[in-house]
Amino acid sequence: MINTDIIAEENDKNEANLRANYDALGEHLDRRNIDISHIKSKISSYGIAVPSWGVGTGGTRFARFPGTGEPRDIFDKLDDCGVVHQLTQATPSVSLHIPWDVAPTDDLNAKAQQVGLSFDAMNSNTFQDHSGLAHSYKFGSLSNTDAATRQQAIEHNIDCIEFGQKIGSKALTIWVGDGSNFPGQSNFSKQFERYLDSAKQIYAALPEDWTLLTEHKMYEPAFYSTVVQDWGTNLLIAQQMGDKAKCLVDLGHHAPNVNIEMIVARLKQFGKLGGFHFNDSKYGDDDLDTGSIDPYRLFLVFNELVEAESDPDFNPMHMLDQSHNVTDPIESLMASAMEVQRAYAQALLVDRATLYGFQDENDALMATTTLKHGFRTDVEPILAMARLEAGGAADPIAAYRKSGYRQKVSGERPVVSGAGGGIV
Ligand SMILES: [Mn+2]
Repeated sequence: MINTDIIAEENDKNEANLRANYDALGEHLDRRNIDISHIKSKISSYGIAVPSWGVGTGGTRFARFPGTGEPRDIFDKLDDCGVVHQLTQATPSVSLHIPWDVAPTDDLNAKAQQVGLSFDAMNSNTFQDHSGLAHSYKFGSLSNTDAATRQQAIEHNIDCIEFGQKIGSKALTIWVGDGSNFPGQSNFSKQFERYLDSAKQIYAALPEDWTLLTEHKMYEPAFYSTVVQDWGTNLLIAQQMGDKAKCLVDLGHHAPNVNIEMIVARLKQFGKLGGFHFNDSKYGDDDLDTGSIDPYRLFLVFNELVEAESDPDFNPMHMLDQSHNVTDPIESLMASAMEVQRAYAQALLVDRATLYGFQDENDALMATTTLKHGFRTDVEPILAMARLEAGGAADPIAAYRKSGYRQKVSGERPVVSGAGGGIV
């Protein structure tokens, strides 16, 4: 973890300017009839889960360039995730990937407590072959034509649930790489029927207070067809399973230009929006840092989420899911968590009563201007003040660089090249 004296020293440098900026923004928002402390308290209580695999360097289909001081195991990963939360106060939980993160659950619980974290959704992995498996997933897992292979994948998912119960998790996320690379290779209907049969067996093993999240992806690793290729198929799955099954929306898993915020609204309207994987993309599933390409789209997604907050039963899960190839993963995760909070704060500033009025009057220009007024407001002082008051760093990236954490762990962790990638 980072020495708290370093955080305090860095905060001392920033605090006077931050308070002046915060007070000025407070006056500005007051003139818009917005209470800045209300927005700040919403931000303070908003947590985003970090994926365990996110603290390692990802890679592409072509190569992976390991960074220095990469985590060697789940305990190193939890140290790094603890640093992300310590400085941002925005990422209180970690999402594990099984079997990458298998370890004695007592040790995991003790480590999580030590670094101030809890465990979010469990992620099963049937998109690659692990050592010791009797059957290969080369031609699919839950939808494989071979019954024994399907059974192996089902049992793995049930194992993930049982593992998760021992560490306080309440959700299982299933993403499969199943699909085909050639027209005619797979019978679409039979393949999907096999998937549904398998998923139903996993759902039957789900505890009452758990959520089953299924995640769609339009392509990769299968390049012609994917079994769960879009939100329509994903919704069919959730509807077939039952009330505990919901859809997970990964921002990168859509065709370019798809109206993701509208998918969010549709799933919410019918009680099937279960959670998010935040990232950004330019051309495909690029797994770029959240908010790095299209922050306005992220804002529009949050506009729908704020709209949905009036429903007390609406409580989707939030996780970052991105691949870091050219940055220090800890810095990218901190910056991305802050981008998520930024989009949320901006969406909270939208004057909804005024917006509804313009919508009813069909005043398109004023409606979109009202929306954009929230997006155009620089909410950084709110985010920084929330971090400062919670014991985090006003400027997490600067405090992290000042701390020398990466150099320190580089001395303790030898360079490895085989760690799990981030292409999920
Ligand atoms: Mn994802």
